[in-house]
Amino acid sequence: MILVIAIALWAVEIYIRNHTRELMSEKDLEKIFQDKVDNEVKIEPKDWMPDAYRKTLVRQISQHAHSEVVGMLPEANWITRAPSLTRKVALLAKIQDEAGHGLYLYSACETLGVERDETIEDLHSGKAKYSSIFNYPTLTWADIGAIGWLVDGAAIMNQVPLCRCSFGPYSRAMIRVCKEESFHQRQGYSIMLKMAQGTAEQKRMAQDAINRWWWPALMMFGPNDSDSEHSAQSMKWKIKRFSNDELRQRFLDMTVPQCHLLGCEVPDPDLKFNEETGHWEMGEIDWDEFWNVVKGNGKCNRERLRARKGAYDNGEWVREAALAYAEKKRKRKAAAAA
Ligand code: FAQ
Repeated sequence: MILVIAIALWAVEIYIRNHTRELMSEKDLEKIFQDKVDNEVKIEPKDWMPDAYRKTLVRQISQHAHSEVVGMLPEANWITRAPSLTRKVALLAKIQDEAGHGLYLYSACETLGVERDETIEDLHSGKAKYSSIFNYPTLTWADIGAIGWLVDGAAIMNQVPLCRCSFGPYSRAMIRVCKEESFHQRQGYSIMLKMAQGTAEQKRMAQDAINRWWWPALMMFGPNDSDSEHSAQSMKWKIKRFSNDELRQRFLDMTVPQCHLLGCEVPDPDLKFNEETGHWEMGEIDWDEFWNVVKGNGKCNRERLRARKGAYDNGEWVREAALAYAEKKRKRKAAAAA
């Protein structure tokens, strides 16, 4: 009896909620939404949200998912050539983690009403972006160290604030992602330390990797605030908590001393420490290079997309088998219940 009453009350509540929504103006709904955001109440998939908020989230979360998945490629190139079994196991685990991050993020994106196939098609057609950083080649083992240290380091700096993002599924996915990224960053720095303390040739390789990855890592944070199209609105919606330049500065302040600890040089002739502000100051990023890579003309853009499309096509039989198996299980369950 109690259960019947509870279900009835629940149905009435849903009816009132839906009905009230219909009666409320767009402006009222927007106000309720922004009040929730301002008061740190998470927005969940079934809550009302402005179309532009949904669109921004789909754009950012899907691009983030694509970055995780495309980001497996430069490192996968070195699994067969890792210098020891221990390094190979750690690298394999790291790359598998990145695949997992992609899956959480694609799922978070689906909660916003977009089909995963559609999202992936946007990557394959070049409509959706992924992080510029993954369009650079991995030439030596030291590059694997530099990716873990610098690329995962930059990713953590950007993603820790995303754990407090206003959209529930994205913020929750980021908690586990950040824990794993911090293991990735350590494995990268451990490789760099080993190389930097090694033979003259190993030290040269470490410095060479830093020279090639330093600037692309700084570009990961996106254009300067003055050129960042989405930042102001995303910060008002608490999708982003800090601007691109703020996060880049934090990364610089954290990473320069780590580079010095390795006994390596930062490849920036204009780098200086400002005693007054207590911050490192960097030279100008080559924005032409950044936009060129973002537009698809980096060293590896074509290769990366080819690899992703090939993996998707080759995986078709797995998707078909999984669907057939799920259907078989569904039918068996239905037959048993009949
Ligand atoms: N590359 O107005 P904003 C990782 C685009 S995960 C390419 O500032 P927003 C883990 C931007 O999309 C790395 N495009 O944009 C890992 C926009 O174009 P649109 C990925 C970029 O969104 C490690 C336009 O420029 N992380 O590394 C880039 O407010 C190792 C204007 O820019 C995330 O995705 C770029 N670097 O701020 C995996 C984190 N920067 O979309 C494997 C979540 C900007 O209008 C191995 N994303 N653009 O066509 C974010 O925090 C933000 O989306 C930003 C950009 C900060 C990336």
